[in-house]
Amino acid sequence: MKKALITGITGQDGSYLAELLINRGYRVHGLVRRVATENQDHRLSRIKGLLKEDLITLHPGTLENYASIYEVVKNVEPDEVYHLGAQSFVAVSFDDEFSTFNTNINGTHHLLSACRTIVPHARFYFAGSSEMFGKVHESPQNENTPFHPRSAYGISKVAGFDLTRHYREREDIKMFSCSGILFNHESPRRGMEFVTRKITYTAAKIKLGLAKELKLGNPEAKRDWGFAGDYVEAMWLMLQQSQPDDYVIATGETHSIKEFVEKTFAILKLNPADYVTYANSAHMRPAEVDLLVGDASKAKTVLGWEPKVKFEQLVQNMVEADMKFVGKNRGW
Ligand code: NAP
Ligand code: G4F
Repeated sequence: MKKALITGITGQDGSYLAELLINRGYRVHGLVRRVATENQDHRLSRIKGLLKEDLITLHPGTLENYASIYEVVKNVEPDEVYHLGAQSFVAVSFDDEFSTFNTNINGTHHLLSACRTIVPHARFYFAGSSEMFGKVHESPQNENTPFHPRSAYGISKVAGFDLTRHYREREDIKMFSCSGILFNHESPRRGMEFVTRKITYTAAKIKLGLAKELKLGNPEAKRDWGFAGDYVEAMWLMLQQSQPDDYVIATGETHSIKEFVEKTFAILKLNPADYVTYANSAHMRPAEVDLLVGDASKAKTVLGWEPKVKFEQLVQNMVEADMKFVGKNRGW
């Protein structure tokens, strides 16, 4: 039985990926932080079902600590490593550059280095991001588009991408290490701080009489939004190829924040003008990424990957899930 190690297993992508790998016959191991201040039930909620059925094994450790990463890799001896753990919220990275760099750059280095030493033949996936394109040099963006990051988060992901490529290209290492350059992907499991989930969750609360307003930042920024469940399939496919490489994963469609709001409120038969305000200073960024739209032709040709869920369906699914979620938490 193949063994996979996932960092970031408690997150959106980690939970979908764990399910996919279990369905494909892997024994799945996950790195988890011990965080004293958070409610453990909430933190582990996305993988609660898998834990209950004993389908995954969790290992305590943090990305910032090489010794703990080394121990986990040594104990698991994985065949495939999916490095998804990160400080993943762009907005926070403006306020806390140092910890973003520490987790995202050193964390990636620690894991690559431990794998190189303990399991040099393991296949390695790095969660790169469309944020690396930042102030875009062309549209749509593909694997050859230059990077121009606009946040500490984006810079950290460029560093992680370069490290991953370096370990692949160094003659004395030659690891099977790949980066996915994933554009935004969402789901009912998305963290509440990201704009899509903030919109669908708050709109559901408004519909159910539990909130009165939705305060947002920049309405004009455009994102290429796909479904996380589709995107984890692409991660797995990258590690099944005969040669390691990097791939853009995207839908090829772009929509503004305002369009996402309008679609959500239309589904709920609400008028956004009655509830939504934009340009709230707390949610504006000091350097914005205005437009992201990806060209995933290489993934289609080489991996045979295509997105199944597009914008309209994604919004519909998230709104329906949040109506149920908010209703249930209210005791309905
Ligand atoms: P997410 O839901 O925010 O999950 C992040 C995960 O990283 C969580 O499991 C978190 O654990 C873990 N983590 C954070 N700091 C850590 C640390 N110091 N040590 C160990 N684990 C740590 O993110 P996601 O949306 O699933 O994204 C997965 C990866 O893809 C991230 O690297 C993200 O940057 C990248 N990415 C995401 C997108 C997207 O649109 N979703 C697009 C491109 C790239 P806790 O539960 O302990 O917080
Ligand atoms: O949902 P967001 O916070 O996602 P962002 O910054 O695009 O980052 C996400 O996607 C990246 C891939 O491109 C990942 F690498 C990263 O880990 C993360 O998953 O913000 C999207 C847009 C931004 O332009 C932001 O300025 O929405 C705009 N926005 C407007 N009002 C808001 C808000 N964003 C948030 N989070 N909250 C607001 O109130």
